[in-house]
Amino acid sequence: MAEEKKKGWFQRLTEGLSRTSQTLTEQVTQVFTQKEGLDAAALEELEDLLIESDLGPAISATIAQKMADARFSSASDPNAVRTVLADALADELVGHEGTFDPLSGPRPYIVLFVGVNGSGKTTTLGKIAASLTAKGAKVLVVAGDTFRAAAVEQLKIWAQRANADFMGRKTGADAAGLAFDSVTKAKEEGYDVVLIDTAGRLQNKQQLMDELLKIVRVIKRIDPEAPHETLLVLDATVGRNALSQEQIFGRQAFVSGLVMTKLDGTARGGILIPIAKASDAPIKLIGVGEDIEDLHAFKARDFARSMVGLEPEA
Ligand SMILES: Nc1nc2c(ncn2[C@@H]2O[C@H](COP(=O)(O)OP(=O)(O)OP(=O)(O)O)[C@@H](O)[C@H]2O)c(=O)[nH]1
Ligand SMILES: [Mg+2]
Repeated sequence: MAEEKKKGWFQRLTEGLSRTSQTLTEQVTQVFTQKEGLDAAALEELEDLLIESDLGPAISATIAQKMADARFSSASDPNAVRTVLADALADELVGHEGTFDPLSGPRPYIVLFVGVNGSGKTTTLGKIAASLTAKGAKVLVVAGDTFRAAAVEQLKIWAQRANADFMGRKTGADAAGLAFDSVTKAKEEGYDVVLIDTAGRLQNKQQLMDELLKIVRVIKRIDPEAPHETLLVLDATVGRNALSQEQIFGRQAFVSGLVMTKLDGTARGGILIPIAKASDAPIKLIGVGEDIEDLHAFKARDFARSMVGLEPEA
C-alpha cells in the first residue's frame, strides 16, 4: 500500500518534471551514446545542456566532470548513463533536504508563508491545510494578505475545501494585528496548526519586508518560539529569478524552509539545485501541480531520479 502510494506520487512527479527530464536525459544520453568516450567538445556540449536546465555553471561543471569520469562507451545502456547522472545530481543535494512536520511540533504550531506574488503561497497553504485536516488536525487558516480582496476569497475557498477554520479581515486591515489575534485565538481554542498567508506584493519590496517582519514580531510577543516555520515559496518557472528571490528573503534571516512550486511544466526544474545550495534553509516541499495531492515532501534522491526520468529506488 505504501509502495502503491509512493508510485502514484512519483508518477505525478515524473510527469510533472517530464519537460526537465526530456531536455536533460534525451540530449545527455545522446552525447554519450553517439560518441566514443568524451572528448573536450563533448564535455563542453554536456556542460551546456546542464546549464540549460538552470543548474548554473559551477554545478554543471562538477556534474559534467563526474559523467566524464564514468567513462561510458557508445555501447553504454542509456539507463546506466541516467543512473550516474541521477547520482551526481543527488550528491549536490546532500544536506539540503528538510522535513515539514507541524504535527510533531509544539501546539499551536505557527506556520508563515512568504514569497513574491504569484509564487504559489496561497495554493501551497491550501494543500497543506487539506493534508493536515485529513489527519484529524484542528487547523486555522489566516488571510494575512489583507491587501487584495480576491486573495481573501481565494484562501477562504481553500479553507472550505480543506475543512479548516478561516480567519480574515476587510481589505486594508493591519495584517500583523490579524496575525496576533489568530495566534491568540489558536492558543485559547486549542488549535493544532495555524497557517498564515501573506501578501506577495505591496507598494514596494521594502514595505513588503517591513510588513513580514512586523508580523513575525507580533507573533513572537505571544510565543517567542513562533513562527515555528517560515516557508519561502518559490516558483520554479521563473528560473534564476527564484535564486535572487531566495537571496532577498533569505537575507532577512527568518526563512526556515523552502517550497519549490510549479515544477510541472517547466524544462528548468534544475533550478532547484542551485537554490538549495545557495540557501541556508533546506528544501522541504515541492509542488508539481495545482491540486491538493500535488504537494509532496522533498526527497533529494527521488527528485534527482525523476529529473532524469528514472523510477524511484525500491
Ligand atoms: N502548475 C502549477 N501551478 C501552481 C502550482 N502552485 C501554484 N500554482 C498556480 O500558480 C498560481 C498562483 O498561485 P497562488 O497560490 O495564488 O500564488 P500566491 O503566491 O498566493 O500569489 P499572491 O497572492 O498574488 O502573492 C495559481 O494559478 C496556482 O494555481 C504548482 O505546483 N503547479
Ligand atoms: Mg496569495
